[in-house]
Amino acid sequence: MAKNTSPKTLKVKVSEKVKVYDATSITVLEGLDPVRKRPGMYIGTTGTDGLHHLIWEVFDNSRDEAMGGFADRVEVVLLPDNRIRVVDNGRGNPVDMHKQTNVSALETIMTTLHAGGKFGGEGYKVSGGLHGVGVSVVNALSTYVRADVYRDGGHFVQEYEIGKPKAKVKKVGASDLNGTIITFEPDISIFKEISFEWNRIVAHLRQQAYLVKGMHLRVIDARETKVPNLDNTFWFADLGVEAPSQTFYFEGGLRSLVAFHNQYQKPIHRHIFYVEKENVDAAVLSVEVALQYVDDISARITAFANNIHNAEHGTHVTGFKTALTRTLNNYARKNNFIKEKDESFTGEDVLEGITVVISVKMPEIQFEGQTKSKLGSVEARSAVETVFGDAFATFLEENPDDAKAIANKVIIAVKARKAAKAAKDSVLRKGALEGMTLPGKLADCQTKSAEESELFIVEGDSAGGSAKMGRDRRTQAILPLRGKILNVERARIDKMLDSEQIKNLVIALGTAIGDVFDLSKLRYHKIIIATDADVDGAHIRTLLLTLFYRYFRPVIDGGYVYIAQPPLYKIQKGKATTYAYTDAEKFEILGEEGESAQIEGSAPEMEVEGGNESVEEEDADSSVDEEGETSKRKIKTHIQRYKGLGEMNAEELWETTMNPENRILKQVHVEDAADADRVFDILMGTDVGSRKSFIQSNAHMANLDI
Ligand code: 0RA
Repeated sequence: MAKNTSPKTLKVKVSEKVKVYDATSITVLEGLDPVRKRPGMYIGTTGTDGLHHLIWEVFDNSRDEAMGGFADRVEVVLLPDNRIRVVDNGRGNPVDMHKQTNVSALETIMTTLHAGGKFGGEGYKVSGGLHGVGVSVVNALSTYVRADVYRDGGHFVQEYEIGKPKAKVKKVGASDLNGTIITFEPDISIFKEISFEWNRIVAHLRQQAYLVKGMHLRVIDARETKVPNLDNTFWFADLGVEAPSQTFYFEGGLRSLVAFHNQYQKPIHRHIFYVEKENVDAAVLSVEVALQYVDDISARITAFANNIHNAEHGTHVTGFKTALTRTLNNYARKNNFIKEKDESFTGEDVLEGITVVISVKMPEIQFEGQTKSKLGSVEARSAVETVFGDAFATFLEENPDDAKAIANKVIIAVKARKAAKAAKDSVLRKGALEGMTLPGKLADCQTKSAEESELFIVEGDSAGGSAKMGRDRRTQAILPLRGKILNVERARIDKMLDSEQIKNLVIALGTAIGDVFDLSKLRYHKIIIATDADVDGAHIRTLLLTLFYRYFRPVIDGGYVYIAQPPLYKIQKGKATTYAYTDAEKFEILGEEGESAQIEGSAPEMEVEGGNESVEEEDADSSVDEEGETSKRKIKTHIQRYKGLGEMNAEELWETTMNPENRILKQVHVEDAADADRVFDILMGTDVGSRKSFIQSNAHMANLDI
């Protein structure tokens, strides 16, 4: 058991204080029918977000067990046939008879919606938002669930179909292990598509691992693995079967998360500040803050409430900003960094270059905002303000080198603010953006309804031309981008606005930028980045994502940014034309001949520089003619590999990439954008060492011109 003492204290104190959370507090127990009738009410959507929500829901229970200090190891396994398995070595979900329902506690937890209060007495959990709806919701939306409980010397099992138990909980053997395993298979009739995204799962679970110090968390992708029967195996790892996996273990908790965010940055001081305080007041169970400044101008603020990521921030962030500004002003005045009486650091000055993670836990929690990810609970504000303010003042006193470096950095920010203000005033206030006419490059759509409108940001004039001709001009607008857009990494807003391309984009978006940014003025609710499937395309996409991440974050948080997925191949088999969006799809369409076609051409990575690589095949096909005799006939297969959007004519571009009926769009999540931001730091930043190693380890996309 890893050393993890503090959460234990938290737990005891909480159950003393918050009396309502005992077994008698279950106010309403409902059947699961409403979940299947209106799944969106419980998991948000039946799209890919809702699908992944099922994993988070099951994982949250195991994570809470680790956070309480009862488990130190959790495993999430993606299995073949859309099954997910979550394992923890905690106390094991209780299986004894429940007084109220006369069925086992396990069955009650798995088959009833728990409205009001938290189920299960001592099993304290902080709750919040869509999270914490309960594992019964996962059960209701799964064709199959199996719960394995190891406790009290036994191994207990219960299986379910669409939320209904197949039999009573059964003891299947003796065991001295402790823990819980939940395996589930989402119901294909509920979800539009069942396609788990490895990168998204890894990003979410990594973030969660930072929140529970000392938890060993492993994610395993066994979807393509031949998996032996797991019924009597606890850890997947014990099977001795090979599968791709990632393991997360962070002794430093939030400190490690700050270090991770700063891995490609240059910290300007040595020590990462850290504070953790429990039982702050009746409404706030704990406050945790870690921060470090780097040599950069943007602020990376990451906030959590009850382990839920708050992309739209909220009261805890407000409290933090207030305390940060006040504490740094006090320090700077006392130590003569600020000499003028009426001079002081602004909230913006002290945020430049900061990387900070804030986490609060509260028994009751309220969210607001467009995506319900903004913390609204007022008590968090003063709790963070006090806890962080006091601890940070002490940190500055005790670490004079760090304190001086931070103060000097803020002074540079003040100078830059003053210099930029003049420029900004002349650009922004004079209305260079507001009310300015839409750029000539933009082919706007006819509708004025932002909800219906889509903006395609297209790489290159030639693809732009095809897109303009092929589009649905009522709802689709096209903005072609020529070449590389400005490197926004180290540029200030005033510099950025010198770039014609960025100015065009900002005007087209309608939101303006900086302190006059206004999300409600967004002119398109789908902003679709359409770049080529090559290295330059990836580079431009990275630049655009970084721009959105740094300057238009609410546009990403609101789910308005998408990446178009143009096809990689056009396959003509006789008269029939199909498009393949992945290599796997190409092989599927071509069958065995695809493999040989692949061999005839050069390796796909090698084709990037050249012209069109086409492979033609004479394919023998049997058919029966009218006389009933079998004859051989030749069918020609033609494969075209698309190097860029510019190679498609208007009709093809519409059919494959723009037509809402056929196209594939990938919604950009803040994790994707944050990844782009990190990659961007490597490609463009000052740290030559990591740039070199990045390029070396990504040598397969080696013609980056940076
Ligand atoms: C309620 C009470 C207890 C443990 C749990 C729930 C529990 C649930 C899950 C779900 C996944 N993993 C879990 N681990 C524990 C504590 C009962 C006791 O005192 O032993």
